[in-house]
Amino acid sequence: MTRAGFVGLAGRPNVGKSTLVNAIVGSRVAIVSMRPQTTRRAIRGIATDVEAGHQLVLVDLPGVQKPRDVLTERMQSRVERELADSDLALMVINGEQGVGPGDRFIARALVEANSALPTICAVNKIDTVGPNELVPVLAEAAELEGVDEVFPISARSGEGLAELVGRLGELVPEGPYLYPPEDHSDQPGETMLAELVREQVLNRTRDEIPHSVEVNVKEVDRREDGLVTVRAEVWAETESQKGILIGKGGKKVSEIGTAARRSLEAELDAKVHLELKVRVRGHWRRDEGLLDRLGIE
Ligand SMILES: Nc1nc2c(ncn2[C@@H]2O[C@H](COP(=O)(O)OP(=O)(O)OP(=O)(O)O)[C@@H](O)[C@H]2O)c(=O)[nH]1
Ligand SMILES: [Mg+2]
Repeated sequence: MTRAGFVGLAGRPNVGKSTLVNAIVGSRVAIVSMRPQTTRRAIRGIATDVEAGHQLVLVDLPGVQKPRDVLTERMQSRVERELADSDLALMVINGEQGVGPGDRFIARALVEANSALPTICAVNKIDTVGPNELVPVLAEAAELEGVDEVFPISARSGEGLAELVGRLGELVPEGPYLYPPEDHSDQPGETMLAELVREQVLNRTRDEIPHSVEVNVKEVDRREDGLVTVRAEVWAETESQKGILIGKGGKKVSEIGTAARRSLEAELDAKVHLELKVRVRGHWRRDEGLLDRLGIE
């Protein structure tokens, strides 16, 4: 009998949830950046171990935060719904920082959402933490409300992942696979392409820009000789943000475009011609209809 189930990832922004999902799935399904609030949608990463006979559907979620606008409100309510529907919760904390009030708040919210939900805590980023500092963090994590077991891991180096995945595989319910074992993600291809462009925007901008930008892929055109043309819009909320994104003489947008083209080529395994257009789309973060269309539900 196989086992399969949904594992919802909870944790503060920037603790490494998306990095962990990519590491467990073994390919890139979610973008990662050093900016908090990188993830906006619930992305399912699928990891099937045919030998062990289990399938983990890892639901990568936005970091838990205080909602500020319709976008963050939707992100937050999505987190709550997804966790209520999961078979397990995987709470990720940043081992560099230890357990803080934000982590305690999330642990409490998990218990309130569903007190029967088995909760595993992964203490991440142990590649940067010495053993003496790690011991007290593991102890604090074990004391978090609702947490059943604690695993020290590094999503970056892979340390501790086999143990964590093995345990998650034992904890998901018996049942048939939920997705074909060769699948890695349920994300529409165009969304992934837009996300890869946004990842390069996040890597190259600061202050309020990362939060103000969304990317929309308008067209993907595959020519017979294999060249793929991708036309995408980068939305800013104001003219001044648009100016920053374009940069002097178009320098910034061309840097973003060059880096994004490389990611798209790796993703599509083809030569890519990327056309980026920066435009102002005021208040897109508050536009319910637009957020629906962007798949931010
Ligand atoms: N040193 C180290 N850095 C890590 C590790 N895992 C993630 N990071 C870094 O932490 C930062 C945040 O990673 P993400 O995976 O985007 O974090 P997240 O929890 O998904 O963040 P949100 O989507 O904003 O909630 C990135 O710069 C990662 O490279 C790790 O195991 N070790
Ligand atoms: Mg993320």
